Amino acid sequence: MKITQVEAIPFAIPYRKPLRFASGEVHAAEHVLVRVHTDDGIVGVAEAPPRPFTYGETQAGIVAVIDSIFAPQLAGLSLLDREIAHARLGRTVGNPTAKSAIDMAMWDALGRTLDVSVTELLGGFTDRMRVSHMLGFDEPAAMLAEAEKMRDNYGITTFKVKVGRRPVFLDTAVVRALREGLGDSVELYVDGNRGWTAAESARAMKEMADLDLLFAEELCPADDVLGRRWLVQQLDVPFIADESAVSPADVTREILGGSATAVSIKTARSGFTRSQRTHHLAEGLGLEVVMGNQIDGQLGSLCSVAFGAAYSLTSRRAGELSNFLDMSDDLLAEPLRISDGELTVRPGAGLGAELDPDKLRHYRQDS
Ligand code: MUC
Ligand code: MG
Repeated sequence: MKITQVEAIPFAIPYRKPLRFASGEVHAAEHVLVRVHTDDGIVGVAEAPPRPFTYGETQAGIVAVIDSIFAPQLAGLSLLDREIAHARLGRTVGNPTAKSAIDMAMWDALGRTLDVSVTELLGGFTDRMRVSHMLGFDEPAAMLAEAEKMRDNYGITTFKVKVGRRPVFLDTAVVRALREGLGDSVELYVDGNRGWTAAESARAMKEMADLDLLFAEELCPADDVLGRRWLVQQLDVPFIADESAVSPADVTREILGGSATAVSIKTARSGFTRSQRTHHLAEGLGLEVVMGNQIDGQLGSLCSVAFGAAYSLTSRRAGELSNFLDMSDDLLAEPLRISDGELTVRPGAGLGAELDPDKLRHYRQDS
């Protein structure tokens, strides 16, 4: 169970349709595949998605920090030395998706070694989650057509709508068109990626008061401390902390400070080990949890569902697990399939992910 090598392989797969939101846009999955090898010949895998507009990481930076700092720190550790690994990675500030991909690849390798699935190792609550689809910026008619396609083709009935444009009417018109077009049976919530001020957010939420929203997420910056508290106090739906609550300590600060009332867990930025800590904290505080999407590929989405399915709290709400559908291709030998609005974990050891070697050869950028 000793780690012999940690590989960081950059790859790029174009999106069929770019995803646009208040803090940025994504045209290609320029991610880093992480492989953790052990002396038993086991290989664990995960992917790191650089999101410079949220965490400051770049693809080249992720490869560099893994090759030059993290890989040497982990060589020789057992897969069971998770707290030691966590402490060593923690000596370097930032780099959340690089650290998380290593953490998840270690859990995958551990599951493969023990012949147990990661979901069972973590908690084993269920084997599936309902899926929520994230709708990027577009005209109301195009966003409604996209939601209808997701409902008709995959049975998805929960939608997170990207908001945060100016004037706020651009977005409130979209949410109204979705509610009117899709009816009362779908779940709708909004995510502003800090695009609005607190006052704009309050106005938008008033305009949408009759649209039966489930949640509001990160509508304005958490750094506008008093404005955000003022906003959260007047809302009658849970306010999700996403990019403002990357670590358990961030969650504590945002929740106890009155700047959020729910939390998004993204395995891409907190791996399985820190996501577990956030889950336990959220359970203790009695918070709503949504499994979020870091605009993950299939491997990242498999990690999210593997974690989300492990616990009652994380599998209660629909998880954001479907944005890989916008990619032109992926690395898994057997693609993920969403049906009846659900995604299931892969049976078998670890994450159950097998990569297609031809696709990896085609999309990797280092050879
Ligand atoms: C989301 O939930 O915000 C967009 C930016 C980011 O950091 O994640 C995505 C989705
Ligand atoms: Mg968000």
